[in-house]
Amino acid sequence: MKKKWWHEKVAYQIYPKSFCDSNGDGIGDIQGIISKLDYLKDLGVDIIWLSPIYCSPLADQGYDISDYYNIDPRFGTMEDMDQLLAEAKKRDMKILMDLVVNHCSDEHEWFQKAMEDPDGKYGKYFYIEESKDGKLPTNWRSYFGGPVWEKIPGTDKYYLHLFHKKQPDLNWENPELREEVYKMINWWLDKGLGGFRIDAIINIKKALPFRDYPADREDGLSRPQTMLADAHGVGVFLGEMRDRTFKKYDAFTAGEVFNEKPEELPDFIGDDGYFSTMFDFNETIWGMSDKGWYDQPRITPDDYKRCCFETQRKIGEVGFISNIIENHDEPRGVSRYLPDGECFDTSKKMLATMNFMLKGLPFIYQGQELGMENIKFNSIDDIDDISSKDEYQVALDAGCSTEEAMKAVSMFSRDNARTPFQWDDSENAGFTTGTPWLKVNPNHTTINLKAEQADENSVFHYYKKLIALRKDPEYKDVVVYGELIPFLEDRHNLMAYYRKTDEKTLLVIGNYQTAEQDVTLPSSVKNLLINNYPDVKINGNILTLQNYQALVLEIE
Ligand code: TEU
Ligand code: CA
Repeated sequence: MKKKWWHEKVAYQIYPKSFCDSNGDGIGDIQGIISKLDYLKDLGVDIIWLSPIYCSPLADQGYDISDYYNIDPRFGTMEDMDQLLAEAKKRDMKILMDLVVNHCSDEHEWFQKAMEDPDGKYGKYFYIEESKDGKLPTNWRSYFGGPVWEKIPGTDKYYLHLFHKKQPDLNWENPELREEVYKMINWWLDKGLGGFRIDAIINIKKALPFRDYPADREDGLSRPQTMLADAHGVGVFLGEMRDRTFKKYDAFTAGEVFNEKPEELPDFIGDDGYFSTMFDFNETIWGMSDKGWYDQPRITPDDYKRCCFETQRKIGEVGFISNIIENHDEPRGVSRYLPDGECFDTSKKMLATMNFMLKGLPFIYQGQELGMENIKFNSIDDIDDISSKDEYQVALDAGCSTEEAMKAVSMFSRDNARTPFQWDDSENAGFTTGTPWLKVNPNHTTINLKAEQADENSVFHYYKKLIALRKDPEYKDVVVYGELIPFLEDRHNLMAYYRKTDEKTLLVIGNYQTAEQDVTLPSSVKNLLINNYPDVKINGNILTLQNYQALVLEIE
């Protein structure tokens, strides 16, 4: 693996709508982000990924783009964007935008023209099919529920949408469409953008010709993943996109890749991969059920550990993975990966340590550095997210009570991560002077940046220590490039691994439970680098780990 400038960096995801509102309309915006750049710089962030801020009807919170060349007025103007790029550059930070090109919005000009003339030029930018003997062209289910086909009024034609019906899929088989996409990417890179996070990209290749797959629920439909497993050749599009765009600019790209085929891994993130890196979703998809969220079990500490190590083994020296504990599509990691009732500052720091010290590029999602938690939703009316609303209905249709359906949705809802950033303990957490678009988590009275900055033992200061270790000239090499070797891999509720170079060996060790446990140290301790406790109990070569204690030790 060739070394790259970004390997040693720290990345941070901003969900603009919920980060900081500068003008009191209850919606976060670009000026709000600019006002917090110093905060991010001080935290140690080098690369910032912005979830979409292009013009959008916000049916899927900006992942439905109606104009790729403009900023949605709710988020600001192009001048604001240029200012953000300039201010980031001054601070030696890179800005990534979200590249959403599997689909656009049904309010995009291309789609509007396609609806006027489905057989014309723009009709070919999308997938438009006739019905088959009164039946839909295929029995595929969309990610957000219901069939992927939506009727075009006044015709017997349908258009394809793997996500919401307001997100028509773009037809990548059409070279003209691909040219439009590359032109747009280069336009942004010319502006000085650092690169992109690339949305839902595996979906751009459909299994053609269109056909049905075995139904997997009572609705007679088949999940899109089944079709995707049968789609071959996505690499042709991705390689072309790389060569025509990113490569020329040495842009940084992080792919949102699910279900890649194992033999394709080097093509995706090897030295000349389609992307610089891609996210590890092994933990997030663990236990996912065909039936829906209501049927998905809670992950255990041992399974969490297994997922992380499985990814590390899979990646090896092929490339550099990006590690997350949460993003805007997932519940808060501390509420999910720590057992019920065991989510407190010490355990949050343990989880942070386990994740941050893995080999790869750490992406922090806004508020993760404060230990932000899931919110308690009282009813489905508290929820805005389309995916959560669908999953609620799926649970009810399967016979769950409203309480059971709410429980499942509360656990997994994407809105858990979308509540406003908690800057302080004031009424709207310092996020806005107006009415926030989504309810602020009531726990902002205790979990907030202002309070955590003032408390040396806070989760926030702990994140700063982890980041500082990654950047410490003495340890940088082993933290970034050291081989990861699991330690006592089969020990219940213990997550531990070595990070090793020829020069140095670190032992990262976390007690993933409240009860103490003893570990025999493999060699003597040279330095204690990170500890989420004020003390450490070592007797001879026996280390006694306290309630959720986490340590990073330099050993002989
Ligand atoms: O997510 C892609 C994705 O596969 C989702 O279906 C994800 O599994 C889902 O959010 C779980 O509820 C990306 C974006 O990250 C997401 O926010 C968008 O909604 C989606 O693409 C469509 O653009
Ligand atoms: Ca605003």
